[in-house]
Amino acid sequence: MTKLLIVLVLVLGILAVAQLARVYELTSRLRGKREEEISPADNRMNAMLMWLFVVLYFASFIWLMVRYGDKMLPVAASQHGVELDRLLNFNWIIIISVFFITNTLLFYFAGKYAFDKGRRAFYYPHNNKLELLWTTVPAAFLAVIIIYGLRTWNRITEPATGDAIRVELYAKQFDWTARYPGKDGMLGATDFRLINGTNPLGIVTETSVATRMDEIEADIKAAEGRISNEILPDGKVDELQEEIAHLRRMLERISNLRTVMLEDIKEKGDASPYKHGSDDLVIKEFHLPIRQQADLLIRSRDVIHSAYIPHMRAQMNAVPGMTTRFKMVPTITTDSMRIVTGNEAFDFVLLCNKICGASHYNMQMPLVVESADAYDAWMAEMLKKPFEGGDAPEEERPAEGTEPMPMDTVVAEPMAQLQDPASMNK
Ligand SMILES: [Cu+2]
Repeated sequence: MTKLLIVLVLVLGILAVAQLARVYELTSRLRGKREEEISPADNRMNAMLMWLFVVLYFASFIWLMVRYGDKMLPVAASQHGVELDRLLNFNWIIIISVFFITNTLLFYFAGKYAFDKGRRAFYYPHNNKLELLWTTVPAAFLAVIIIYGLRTWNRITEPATGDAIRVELYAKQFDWTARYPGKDGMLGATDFRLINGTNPLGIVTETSVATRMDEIEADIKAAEGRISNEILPDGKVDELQEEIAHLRRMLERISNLRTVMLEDIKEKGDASPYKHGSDDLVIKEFHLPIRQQADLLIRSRDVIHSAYIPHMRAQMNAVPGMTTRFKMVPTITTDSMRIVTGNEAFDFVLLCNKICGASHYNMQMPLVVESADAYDAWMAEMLKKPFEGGDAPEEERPAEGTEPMPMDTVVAEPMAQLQDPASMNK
């Protein structure tokens, strides 16, 4: 109803303005004045308004920057973040300078050359020197911006050093799981077919392959049992048969995987990635030591997600079927950042930055950056429950099957330990 009234008011308003214009036109005609004749006083008034406008325009621009400047992210907490901020600020300085210069000229001349009956326009058709100048100067600026940007980008994305801490960040609808190498310092191989309740990341080890094969065989037996023992409608029988065929194909692929694994182990011995999975840590916590390079290996189970750590100025897509990477060196601990931001509850946070489904907004995991000693102590604690041989991973037991749950059946579990994002930067 309110919307209808607004539309009605707008339509009537437009009609009123049209009528007023018509009245003005008629009265001008009565007074024997031509419609396009505008008095010198009106022209001067418009010129003044042009100048007034640009002053207010700049004043509000500056006010916005001062008023809301503190809503920007706090100081970068990573080595490359400082570089990235410098690059961004360099761009801002150029863009804002150009903005002030061009707008000043535009409105100054619009006012200065307001219509004057006695003045003739100056005919100035062409000037090669000017053309050259306003082509080469912006081109030079752009070249500097692009070269500076590319150099920064290349430095940020160059491969991690050998002693970097490798952490896998595994994305799925709608949470993150971290995987750290165990005592052997290497991450094990993975395969999505092995994903189940106790192996949320599909780590390949001899045990996990055997377990998964038993599980699938049991599923096939159960489905076959239902077909032979239960009275089912035709449609259901077809459905079960299709499922059995699917499970058999899966079993065959896992069997092939086992062959590949055994051969690789035979060939490479302890260097085989299939030998390193059982002591991996699969956890819902994400810690990093300060001033050490971390090589983040990012994977996704279902759709494209994006690993985003805003305070570190780090972001990389998580793409199903491949591993993407991002390396960084944290330079400020969580505790120091709490002092810097004046927010005692501050936590670095790993967010998903791709709209990936209904609970995307809640796909986040806190990141703790701490001293090397604190990190080692935490790691020692974590190492007590590796993937195999320790407690089961802290993953919720999924429903049957290994398919990711369809979006509409997933219920968001708010992460109580995270404060609301709006207060994060305080
Ligand atoms: Cu996501």
